Amino acid sequence: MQPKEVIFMDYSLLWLDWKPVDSLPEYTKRIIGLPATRQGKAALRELISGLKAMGSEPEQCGSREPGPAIRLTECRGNDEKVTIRRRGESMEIAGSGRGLLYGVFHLLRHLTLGEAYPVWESSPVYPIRMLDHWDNADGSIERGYAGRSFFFYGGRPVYSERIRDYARLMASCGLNGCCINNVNVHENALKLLTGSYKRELKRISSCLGEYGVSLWISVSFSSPIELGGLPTADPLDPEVRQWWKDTCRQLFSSIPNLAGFLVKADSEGRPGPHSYNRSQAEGANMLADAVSPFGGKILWRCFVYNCTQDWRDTKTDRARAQCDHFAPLDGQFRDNVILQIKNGPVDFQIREPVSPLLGHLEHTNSMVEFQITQEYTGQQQHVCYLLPMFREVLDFHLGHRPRQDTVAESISAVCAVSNTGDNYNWTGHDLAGANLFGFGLLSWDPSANPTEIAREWSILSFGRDRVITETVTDILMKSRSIYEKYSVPLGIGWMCVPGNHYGPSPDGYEYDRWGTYHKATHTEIGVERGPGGTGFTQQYSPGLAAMYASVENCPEELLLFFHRLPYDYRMKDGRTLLQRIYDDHFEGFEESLAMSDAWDALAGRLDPDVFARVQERFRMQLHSAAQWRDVINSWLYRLTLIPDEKGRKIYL
Ligand code: GCW
Repeated sequence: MQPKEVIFMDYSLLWLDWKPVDSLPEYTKRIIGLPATRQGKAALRELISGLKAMGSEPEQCGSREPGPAIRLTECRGNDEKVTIRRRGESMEIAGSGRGLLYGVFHLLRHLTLGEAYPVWESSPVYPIRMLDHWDNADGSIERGYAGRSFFFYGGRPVYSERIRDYARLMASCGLNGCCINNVNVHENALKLLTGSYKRELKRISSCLGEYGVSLWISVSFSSPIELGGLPTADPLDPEVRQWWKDTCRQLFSSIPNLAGFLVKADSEGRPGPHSYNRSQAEGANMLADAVSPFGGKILWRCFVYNCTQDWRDTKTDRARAQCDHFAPLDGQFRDNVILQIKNGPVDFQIREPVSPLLGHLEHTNSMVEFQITQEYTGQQQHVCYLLPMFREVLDFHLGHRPRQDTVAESISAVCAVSNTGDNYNWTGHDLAGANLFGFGLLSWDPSANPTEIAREWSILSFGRDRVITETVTDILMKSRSIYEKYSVPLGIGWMCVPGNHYGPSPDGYEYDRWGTYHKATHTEIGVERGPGGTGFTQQYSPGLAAMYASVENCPEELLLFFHRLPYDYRMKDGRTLLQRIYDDHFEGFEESLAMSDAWDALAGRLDPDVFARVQERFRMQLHSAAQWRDVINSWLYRLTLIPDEKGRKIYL
């Protein structure tokens, strides 16, 4: 059954809700050029409607007419390069259809920011810049905090105008790929691969394609069994290989804008090549061969670890798993395979070191997977602007090469798990829109500045009131470190409620099978990951390995990721480790209170609905931050019986 569109239709346009701009330049009154491609035509439409919303009445005119104008010059090809030049009082945007789209959005954004002639010449650094959706066929979203899916309803994919607007949002910040279904592929989502939903997929794909966004789908490695009725999914079995080839031929021929598959194999119970004693490379390559005649790619996730660990086993260290599995396979993957690697070695915690696997793939394509859905970072009830963290990861020097050594220089694509759903404001927390927009800008240019992105997002979203811009930018820029302080500081991670991952439960995962332990006693806390411990530090290049292995040289914010230490260990500033953790929790709460007050001071300046929604979220955040502070501090005090030096309230 096709749902009524109205289910999806009540939503804001986020930063694409262009606002009137005072004194627009003369050239915004005329547009020259008639693009021929679908993307070029979309660019022209965006330009006209955007300028109208800003207060201009642009006329389309012939190239000989005098006077300042915007000229759209559509170039051949399909690349993404864009040039915006000033010619006297006129502006020219040149590029392929896709280039024109990026150029038009850039121009509109910068006119809103108050720049009269935003000249720009740019190409994205990565050819694949995508959002991964963990949307299920029944419309629920795994780790989704903004409502239900707008791609799936009642067990099947559905097309709606909202998807078109999502594509516009993606293109407007430089994104060009979208995987619409969960990497955990269940039930009807399995059938995306076969004919069952071709019509719907084609429609969705075509609408994304108009905005230069390719469609990706997640597939199950055991599809030959689940869908094809074969007895095995062994990647070396000829029948299995043929099944994938035939299936791909049919699928790719009916969905032109399909870019390939995302695969979670041998991970958290999902089937994979290990079941057949085949390597990850043999599994990925078999799929790569099946999609390659159609120019398809395989995004193969490296989130492979033992999720049935015995907590008594101290040899196994989950942090080591990705490197242990994948580093020895470097060079064995086909060219159309990209290994998708989470930014840290464990799982999207508020603070983790960079995944060492990123430094071991000299001869294999890799991409970083970030998570903008805030699974472990406050679930869009807390404000947590993630761009500073993403920049840290991209700027990180892996230490294997004298040049071209940063993560940004080592990868060939980027993706993030999307934070959107069918909520009116798309992201649950209005301020979480900054993570969506910001990830797009950073994926285009990994050297983009998080503070500037925050400022730009605020202006596009809330207008040019300087008080709003400064307050919002300040809140966003402080938010990550505040969340870190009152939740799990110093890289210790986890301590969240098992299952839903919201709020504190310091021993929640301690005796469980997931491999995430802190092993706190009344004298010490943490897992030793140096050479005398699990040896995880040795997965880094020698300089980094030595730095992380040494308690003195390890960056303090990661101290408890790498080391097991006594509570009376002296931090650089002379405080004990325990006192530092107490302080962080008390301060983190106070700082979140200050953020909430800063927001309250914007009353009357903002759209009352936005103001009230965010205010409500701050209430939830404060409630939860107090819970984190008190639970963790009480738990530590009860273990150690060492009081807070400042005598603040700790509950017994
Ligand atoms: O951390 C885990 C999440 C799962 C998720 C998994 C993954 C989609 O809790 O919900 O599954 O990561 O990244 O595959």
